Amino acid sequence: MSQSVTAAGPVAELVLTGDLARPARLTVRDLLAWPQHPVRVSFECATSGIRHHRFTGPLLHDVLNDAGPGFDPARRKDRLRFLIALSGADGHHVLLSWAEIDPDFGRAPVLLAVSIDDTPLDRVGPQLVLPQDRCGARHVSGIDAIRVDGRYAPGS
Ligand SMILES: Nc1nc2c(c(=O)[nH]1)N[C@H]1C(S)=C(S)[C@@H](COP(=O)(O)O)O[C@H]1N2
Ligand SMILES: [Mo]
Repeated sequence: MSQSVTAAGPVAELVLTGDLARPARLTVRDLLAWPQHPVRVSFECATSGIRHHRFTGPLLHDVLNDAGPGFDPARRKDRLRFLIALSGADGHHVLLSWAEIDPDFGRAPVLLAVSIDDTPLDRVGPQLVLPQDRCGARHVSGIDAIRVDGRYAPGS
């Protein structure tokens, strides 16, 4: 895991890269700069059954949009070829499409959580929260990398 050390001890860092005007390294503390949204979620895990959690954090869309994704913001169709790849420090890896979280398309209120059940995630790293998911598998914890990619095309 990528880490920086502060007076409070080791702190996880998330690397934000890809087709972005402003790639960044973000700590959980940095993620507090965006509007925070509280949610309660319930999901089913194939191995441990129904789980309930409370999360808070910024919208993934707000954070990624501020990093300047390489599409023409005036052309809605231009956003449809962008993918978002996220990985946890343990290698758990999930793909979303940009359209899934875009307010003009799928409008999924996906969060980059900075706390779970009132416990801050500064040391572990942020967690992906998808309130609409029935299954828990996409709730990636300890996110250490996000890549925004607009170059994928079928057949290339
Ligand atoms: N980094 C990481 N996050 C992960 C997983 C994982 O293997 N690695 N498993 C997922 C699965 S399958 C589920 S059901 C939920 C379980 O979360 P909980 O046990 O904290 O309720 O975490 C998800 N997040
Ligand atoms: Mo699971």
